[in-house]
Amino acid sequence: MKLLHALPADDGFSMPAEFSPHRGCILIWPERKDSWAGGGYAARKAFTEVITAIARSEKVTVLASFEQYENARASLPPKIRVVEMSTDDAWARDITPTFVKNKEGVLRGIDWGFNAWGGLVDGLYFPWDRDNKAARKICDLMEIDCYDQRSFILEGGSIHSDGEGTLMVTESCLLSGGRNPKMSKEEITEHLCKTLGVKKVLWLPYGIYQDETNEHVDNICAFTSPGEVVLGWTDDESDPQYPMSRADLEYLSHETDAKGRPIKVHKLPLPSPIYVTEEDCAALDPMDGEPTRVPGDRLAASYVNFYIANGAIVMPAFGDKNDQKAAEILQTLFPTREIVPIYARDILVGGGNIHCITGQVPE
Ligand code: KQY
Repeated sequence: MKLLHALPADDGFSMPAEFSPHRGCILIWPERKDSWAGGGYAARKAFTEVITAIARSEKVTVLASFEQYENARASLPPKIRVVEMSTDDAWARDITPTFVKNKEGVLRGIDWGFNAWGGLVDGLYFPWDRDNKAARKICDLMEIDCYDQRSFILEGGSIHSDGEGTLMVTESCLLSGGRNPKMSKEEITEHLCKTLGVKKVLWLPYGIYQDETNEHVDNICAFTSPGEVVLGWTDDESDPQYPMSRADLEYLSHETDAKGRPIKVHKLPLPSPIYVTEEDCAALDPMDGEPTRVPGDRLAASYVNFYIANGAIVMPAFGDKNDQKAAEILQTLFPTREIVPIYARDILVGGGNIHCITGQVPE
């Protein structure tokens, strides 16, 4: 692996869309006791379902710690590759490299700085150095070159690319005080264009209410094809999510993408609010003497946090009346892919969902 100090766009590299073909997918075996209830037992079951669903149409690699390697190996089908690697938790989306490609199909990784979603300002755990070092190790493992972007803090869940020059982010996340506070919105836009090879950045104002990542875009809005997105939506005007989704809709309806197309927005209903219970809290170890969750906290549940596999849409389900409706909408938008709903509350309690635990490797 060569470590590169140039800018990917200057080298002719750009970020493909998630709906383009994948060479594979990377996940991390969960075990952190302050993230995953009951020491991760239920989360590992849910992750295994996600992994198995993705593995029907792409090659899956699972990273596991020394302590959990044997368990992961024994729990997962033989065709899943299990690799021992140190990480601080299991959010592959945010700590694996962002992959970029050039016209000849050469693949390279970008290694962003990672500070656990806000560092000492409002980060979610400390330390995070194992996570911060994972992207470069993955590039090494894959025998691809790696762009050093550790001086710029960014997580994979905070960006969505349409593969045709447009990137989508949220202001609440990318302008948060714990990431790149010395950079203006214009400077961040320019840096994203130079690193991800895009021509236009769409800045949605908000994400999902109480999303502890400072509202990653991947929980509120996703490209389903160039020029088309799904947006997490509620019709309940008394829900604090309502003005947030409404502001995003207003923004998108007055915007065009990098190719000048108006953005077609498909509303994807949200599940009814899901709250942290006493049982959830009792099953979580406290972190640094502080509880990770408090009973009654609202979790950032959204169907938008789905993974686009080569042959399937692996979507979170919550046992909610809107599960079926969301699956039907996604089926119309992805007619060639099987919709695979997976009960994901045990992932949600960790603070993210299916998209957050996956990282696609483009073909
Ligand atoms: O949603 C994500 N991309 C990560 C969530 C991290 C939560 C840590 N408790």
